[in-house]
Amino acid sequence: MTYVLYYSPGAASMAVHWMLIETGLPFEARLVDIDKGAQHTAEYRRLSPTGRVPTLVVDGVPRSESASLLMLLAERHPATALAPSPGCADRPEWMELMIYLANTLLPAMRDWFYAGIDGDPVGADAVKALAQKRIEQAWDRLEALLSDGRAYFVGNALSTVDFLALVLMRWSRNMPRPATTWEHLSMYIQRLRALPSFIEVNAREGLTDWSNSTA
Ligand SMILES: N[C@@H](CCC(=O)N[C@@H](CS)C(=O)NCC(=O)O)C(=O)O
Repeated sequence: MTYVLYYSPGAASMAVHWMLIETGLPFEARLVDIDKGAQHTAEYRRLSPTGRVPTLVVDGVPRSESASLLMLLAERHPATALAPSPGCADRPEWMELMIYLANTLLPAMRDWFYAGIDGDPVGADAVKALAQKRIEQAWDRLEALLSDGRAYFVGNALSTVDFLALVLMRWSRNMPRPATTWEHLSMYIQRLRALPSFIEVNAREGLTDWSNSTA
């Protein structure tokens, strides 16, 4: 069992990096400097034809898509208990939230950050306005879930949903309405940012903003 994670600091890869640290699984992390275009090199494109991070090379086979990688790791390492097992009462909510984050929130985030790169810069403002609306609707939905007092999104225990959700919340830090401006999301953020594995992934990725001591 070998894992090699190709990551960029603070990117979608951070959720997988965090999970690997939390689990204590052995892995190697390799930096892909997306600001310098390292994701477009022929060498990296052989691993990731879309030129994106993360890529997780699992026993020699490159795999992509952050949400899928989190679910794959949970499935390969059931003793870590980072996803409800098939048949468990919490499984449907876990699946629903993983798909919601990957299918609704993450693409809206992509549109917000890449509107003028993935699409015509002339229409970027309209794309960003729609993305902002969708992102804020997602915070409303997640806020409603947390308002029942739960500490984590699923089953009152840390799961793959939390790894992805917190990284996506982090991305909102410079948006017009950051996730921290929602009451229950803010409390959740404070709680999860205090986890040693989250502090560790920030340190390993060289990230110093968006910690409980800085913001
Ligand atoms: N759906 C993909 C999205 C991956 C993605 O968009 N990654 C961004 C960083 S967060 C990236 O690689 N950007 C570089 C580029 O598109 O050139 C996932 O969840 O893994």
